[in-house]
Amino acid sequence: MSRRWTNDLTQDDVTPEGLFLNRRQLMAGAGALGIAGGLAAPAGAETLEPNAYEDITNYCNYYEFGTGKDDPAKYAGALTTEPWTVQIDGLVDKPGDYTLTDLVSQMDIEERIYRFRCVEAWSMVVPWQGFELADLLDMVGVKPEAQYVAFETALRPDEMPGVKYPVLDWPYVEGLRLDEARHPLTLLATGLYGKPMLNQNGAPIRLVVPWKYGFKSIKSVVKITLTDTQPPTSWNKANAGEYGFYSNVNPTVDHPRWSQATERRLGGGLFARREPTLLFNGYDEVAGLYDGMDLVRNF
Ligand SMILES: Nc1nc2c(c(=O)[nH]1)N[C@H]1C(S)=C(S)[C@@H](COP(=O)(O)O)O[C@H]1N2
Ligand SMILES: [Mo]
Repeated sequence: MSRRWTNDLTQDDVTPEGLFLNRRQLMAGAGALGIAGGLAAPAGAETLEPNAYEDITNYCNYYEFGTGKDDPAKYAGALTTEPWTVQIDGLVDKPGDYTLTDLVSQMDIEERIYRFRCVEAWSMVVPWQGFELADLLDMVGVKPEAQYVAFETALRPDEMPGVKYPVLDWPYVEGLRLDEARHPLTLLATGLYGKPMLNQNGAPIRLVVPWKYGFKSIKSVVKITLTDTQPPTSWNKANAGEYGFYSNVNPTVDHPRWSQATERRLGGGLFARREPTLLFNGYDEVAGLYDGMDLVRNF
């Protein structure tokens, strides 16, 4: 199925050799295959060149493994990701414990090159592999009363050195409104750069919601619950004045302690100019989800 904001490649098109190409060669290859025009280029961006694999996998936020940007790369290797089960429950027709292998085998894995904007005002471009959350929701059948989707990360004190510190109320939890969850941009990602997801990036399966601040993109998901009430979210519980439920990228709504008007693109070097931050991170196609909503109040 090809959609306007994606390229038409599937996992079958990603050659194993491609895994070892550097990003310049990868992009040249993409151009040669004629997919460049199909990428999700936000308004004002001529190209969407992915950040280096090393940057994406070594500068991470995954507080279960420590709060330093390099802690996840150092310590997340301890997380056992096989076997992996995702519990799907709540207002669904087919609740159950789904093994990841079983679940992924029923989904179309695509590559999506998305902008990613952390609330801390750094950003990058990531070539994810994954499938649409909407397809999973269709598979399990959502009951008409459902209005929200709640997500939960694994909590493994034996494997996660960071959870002995009460930085957040563990397990890490997140949530989306059902229409946000069903939006075709919303992915469950199982890899990046053509390789299986590394633990520091949220292996074996993590959410990617490219128009929202990065903390909405919850890692290492073990539970998905359909509910009729707005679910609690970790950063909102930690500081409701600074982190809202919606957390849509918005250059006109500053964080109480810093501006959100601009961002620092990873890999740009020390003297790189900051780039302007775009409403919805440039993904204008989601604007309709928030028609009539006060985005200052619902930050
Ligand atoms: N379980 C869990 N998910 C998480 C986080 C976390 O600490 N724990 N950090 C979030 C934040 S703040 C960001 S910016 C992104 C970072 O994803 P990346 O490290 O793959 O770039 O993951 C999000 N998902
Ligand atoms: Mo973040």
